[in-house]
Amino acid sequence: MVSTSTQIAGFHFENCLMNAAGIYCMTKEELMEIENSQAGSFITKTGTLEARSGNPEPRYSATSLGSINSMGLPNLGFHYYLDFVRELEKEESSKNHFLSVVGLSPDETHLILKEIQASDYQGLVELNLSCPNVPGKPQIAYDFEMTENILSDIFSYYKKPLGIKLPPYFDIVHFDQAASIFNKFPLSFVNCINSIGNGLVIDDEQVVIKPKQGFGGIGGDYIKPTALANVHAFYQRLNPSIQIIGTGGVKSGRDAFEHILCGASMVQIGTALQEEGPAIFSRILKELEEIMLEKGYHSLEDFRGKLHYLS
Ligand code: RRO
Repeated sequence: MVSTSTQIAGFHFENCLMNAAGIYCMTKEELMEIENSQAGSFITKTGTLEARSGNPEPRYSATSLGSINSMGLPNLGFHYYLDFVRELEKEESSKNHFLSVVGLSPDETHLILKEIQASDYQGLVELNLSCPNVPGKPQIAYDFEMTENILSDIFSYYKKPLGIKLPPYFDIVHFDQAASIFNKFPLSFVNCINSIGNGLVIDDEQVVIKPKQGFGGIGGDYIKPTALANVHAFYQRLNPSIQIIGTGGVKSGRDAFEHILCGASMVQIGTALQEEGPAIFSRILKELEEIMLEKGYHSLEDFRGKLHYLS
């Protein structure tokens, strides 16, 4: 028997696969498609204080190696997602879920998190510190001073399980600096990685998405090595109480296996889910189980973080 079950901050999941925030999670209908698939959980679209329509279309485009997007944080407002998840989790048999949120300013982020703190929602929250696509708003997690200040303010009042969605880092010194900040706080998890920000895809002589003169976040095959490096760098540096969620370039059981080998406790699927639809979860789950069976691994703990180095 092979088990791909896992837990994050004590919340149990039947298996370790789920959607990445932004994919199949804008409406209740899309979220129910993930809920009714083989996914172990879902995460909502990042919710802001007020609903947003986002950037002009076309704002997502797939290529043979992945995707580019500049959605611009379209969402129905965090209350919509909070109410939906609270409703769903009233059922004894419900899966556990993740609520993704961020404000357009630190003040807005605090308003959102204070409301969640005061609500009866007891589940997991992911704070998105890495949206690359809101014109005029830099990615918070690339500003270490601001990140530390925000986390410090948040944890003065927020006592429920909270994790953060990170952008990719590309320098060993940045892994060190970021990890030393995150280790100061009672974070439940970090999620590595969001899309690689501000890439450019060109078709003939023209960009493929409308916002920001074609610049957008890159996902899919392009980003797997960067994602794996970030998962493993934080696995090596963070307190063991801070778990890792691996996101980036997962379209097969082998990709999920590699994320877990690098230290991931849960694995999210973005571009490939967008392209293949929710049936992808049963396929990838089966492929992951076959790899584990072949290698004689019974559970994720048998190989999580146990990446081999060349001596
Ligand atoms: O909505 C978006 O443009 C978006 C967000 Br919030 C994010 O975190 N990552 C991304 O690639 N797109």
